[in-house]
Amino acid sequence: MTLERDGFVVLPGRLDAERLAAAVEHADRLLEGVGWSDNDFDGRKTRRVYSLMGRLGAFEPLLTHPEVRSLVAARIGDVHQFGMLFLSAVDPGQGAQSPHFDAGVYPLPRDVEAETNVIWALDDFTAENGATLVAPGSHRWPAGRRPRPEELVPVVMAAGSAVVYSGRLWHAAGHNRGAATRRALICEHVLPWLRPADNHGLATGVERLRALSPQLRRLAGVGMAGEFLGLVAGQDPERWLAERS
Ligand SMILES: O=C(O)CCC(=O)C(=O)O
Repeated sequence: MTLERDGFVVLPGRLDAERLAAAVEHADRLLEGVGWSDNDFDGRKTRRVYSLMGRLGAFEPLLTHPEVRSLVAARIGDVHQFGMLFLSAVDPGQGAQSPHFDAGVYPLPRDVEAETNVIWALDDFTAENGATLVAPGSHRWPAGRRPRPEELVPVVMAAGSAVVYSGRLWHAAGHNRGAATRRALICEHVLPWLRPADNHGLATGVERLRALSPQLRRLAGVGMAGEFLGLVAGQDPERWLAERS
């Protein structure tokens, strides 16, 4: 399996034209009035929208895509939750991001697969416009080994494709040398007993969580992740919500 061997797998053309157009339109609405990030890591010529759970709109089919869901579940188990979930618009002139691996936020041994993540291309990803750079096989590198520049290769894929990758894979957003923005929906999935990088409960609020499908609510971290894991006021959160509807 490529994901196991290389640490990533590209799923070409998984969105039909209608779903892709709706996702792009939703992305543009979310990006209205959003300025460039204020730090080098996020990118000073990159616009980002975080905490999306309460405004998923046309992104929903991307997050619940069955093939993606089963690839993620095969890596980190059926019970998992979203970590960081964000829209990224890399504008022309944005230099390459510093290489990193997403699970680096957790103080865990390198051989623990704590995250499996997905980048949906909302525009064609090309070597010129800053396609994500990955170091194939780097999910198996020992702690402290960093990629040399020549080890990073662009994930070239058409809009509507996705790359699923290990949270241990070294990668970075590439340098956008093109004339147009490169947009992507980036979705991390983490083990149920880890604190997700985004606080979905607080950002989304009870009423908007209630309005989500049960599947998305589980992915937002609402739901039991084990016998005593995920309680609210000593109760299963789904029951707690039902009793307050
Ligand atoms: O935009 C990309 O291609 C990757 C961005 C990324 O890895 C990050 O910001 O953590």
